[in-house]
Amino acid sequence: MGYTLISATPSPYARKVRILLAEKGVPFTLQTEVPWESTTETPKYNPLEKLPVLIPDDGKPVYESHYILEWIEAKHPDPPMLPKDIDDRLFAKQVEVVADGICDALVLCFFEKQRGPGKESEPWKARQMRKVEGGLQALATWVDQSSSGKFLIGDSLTLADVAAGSVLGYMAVRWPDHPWMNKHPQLKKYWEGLDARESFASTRPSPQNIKDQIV
Ligand SMILES: N[C@@H](CCC(=O)N[C@@H](CS)C(=O)NCC(=O)O)C(=O)O
Repeated sequence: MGYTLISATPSPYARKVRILLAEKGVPFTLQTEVPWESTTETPKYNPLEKLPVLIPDDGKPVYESHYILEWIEAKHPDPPMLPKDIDDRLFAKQVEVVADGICDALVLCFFEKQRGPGKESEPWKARQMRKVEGGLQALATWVDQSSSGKFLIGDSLTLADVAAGSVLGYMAVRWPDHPWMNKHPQLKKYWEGLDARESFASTRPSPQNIKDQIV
């Protein structure tokens, strides 16, 4: 038995969970789906109809990526991925809020683009991209302020790095023309360091073909 994780290959949210489980050495069965298609099992487990969903042995599904990470951290505390110091701990959660917020804006923008030429709202896309730029700037500032430049807090991987690394990996694949690497060279270096870890390298995102009409 064990855990099953409903995931999608491009999903930065699901990737956070995959990375954390790998870092903690927790085995799981990966169930890859396209959440935007009618065949997805996601609504069976999550009333919000989104993946990732973690299904433990007792069958009670755990959903919403930040909550899943906390759930895993509570159930599998070793190695710890949240700092002991309360302010560092809160900072790790703050980073995750920003990383997930960038993902949310990118996803909205991605689907706006799917409407096709002439049907897209340019102000809407610009609004979302402002959030992306602001979020990337915040991540870059935090990397600059970190003591090692390799991890955002202290000298080991925390949930802050898992979240930041996931969104940067998503940018690299879904938005390859975005100039963030030139604009923020330290952030690029930080991301390359994370990307070389086994848990990140083995979960790099890849696009999925979406057959159903979404927008
Ligand atoms: N806030 C959610 C976002 C998850 C999310 O947006 N997942 C996408 C796939 S990347 C999804 O399942 N979307 C389907 C939908 O919104 O109907 C989380 O952090 O888990």
